[in-house]
Amino acid sequence: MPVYAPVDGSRLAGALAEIPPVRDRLGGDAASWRIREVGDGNLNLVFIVEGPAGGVVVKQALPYVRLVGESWPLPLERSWFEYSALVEQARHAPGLTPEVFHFDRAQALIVMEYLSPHVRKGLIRAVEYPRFADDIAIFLAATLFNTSVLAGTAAEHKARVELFAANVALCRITEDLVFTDPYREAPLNRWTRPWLDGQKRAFERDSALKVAAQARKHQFMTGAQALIHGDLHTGSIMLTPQDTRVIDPEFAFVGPIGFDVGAVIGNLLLAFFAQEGHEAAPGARDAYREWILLQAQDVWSGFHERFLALWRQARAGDAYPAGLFASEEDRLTMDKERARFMRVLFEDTLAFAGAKMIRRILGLAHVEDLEAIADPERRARCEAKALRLARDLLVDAKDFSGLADVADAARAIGRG
Ligand code: SR1
Ligand code: MG
Repeated sequence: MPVYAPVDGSRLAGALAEIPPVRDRLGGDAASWRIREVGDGNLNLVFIVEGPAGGVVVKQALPYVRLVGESWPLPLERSWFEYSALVEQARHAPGLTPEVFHFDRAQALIVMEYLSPHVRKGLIRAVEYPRFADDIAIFLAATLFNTSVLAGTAAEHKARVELFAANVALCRITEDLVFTDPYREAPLNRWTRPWLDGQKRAFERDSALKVAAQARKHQFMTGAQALIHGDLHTGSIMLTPQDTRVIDPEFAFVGPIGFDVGAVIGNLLLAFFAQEGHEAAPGARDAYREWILLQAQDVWSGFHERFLALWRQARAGDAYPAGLFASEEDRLTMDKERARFMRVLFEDTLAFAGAKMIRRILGLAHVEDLEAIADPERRARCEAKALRLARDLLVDAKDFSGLADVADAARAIGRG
């Protein structure tokens, strides 16, 4: 097996020409292929290769965290978990993930569809995507339901848990960066100083908040409900008005369902608060702000509806086996139980959303929506508001009756 080596851009065309599905996808002569390294993420090398017939993306794991450097080693095997998750997600949510043409485990390298003209920063430019909420709700319901014991057997679930349980290092990143570091003095934390100094210190002293974050960390570490994407921020969603694709599931493992749903909702709420930093005049982006809140509501309601529909139709799940509930009374009782289950998922979703928002403002890795606000004082105003709602979501998720209630709270804080 060839020894791992980071891709050398000047030799990439020759190597790709040896892989028939990739060569066919690109077409023409390898010498004419256009290659550029575009990795703007936190972890990996990413090349776009374009030929006369089409394009591919070559994503290769580096043996360290790109954002920080070689001082933070990271296993190459994350590429295997990403590939395995892409394959599984494509089975359940066809058309909503990039097509994979080739995987090389030794080189930690995936060759996949180049998604063009898709973008992932449209929310910063106030672009509306008519398919966003529906497609993401379908992705969430299909991938999360179908990889749980509501849909499959205990044996299948345990095999899935076993495969992804080895993704220890990436889970550790989340455990530290999402649930712990924002609440303590960690060397890599950063926030918009000096404006957020007070809120940062207050969060470090906020017992209720720290306990809520740790309760969710415990759930993250032990709640093996379904195969989750694990890093479903809006930067992991490639969009055009007609098409939606979910990328980058290298943080995948069998974890709590609400973590993925909460990631989407939390990142939409960050985009909501960021609008104030991007608008040309106060109120100029009011309509867009409302569009974002509508997406958050539609993602939740679409997910809720579809997850329940899948559950009602399910016949093979080892949990709540369908054969046990045959009478009319059984059916009514199961409907109540499903409603209870979904309410728990709702509270999980809000709490995880809050945790994800806080880590993007007080922790190591931030989001472009806020980072792109050049004036730090203006950015801090947006971030301070986002932190207020995030705290409420994480500590008091049970007090919210629905996403409309969350939207009202966001509007009220946004006006303040
Ligand atoms: C050290 S990696 C920082 C972050 O980048 C990824 O996108 C994940 O969100 C991770 O937490
Ligand atoms: Mg990523």
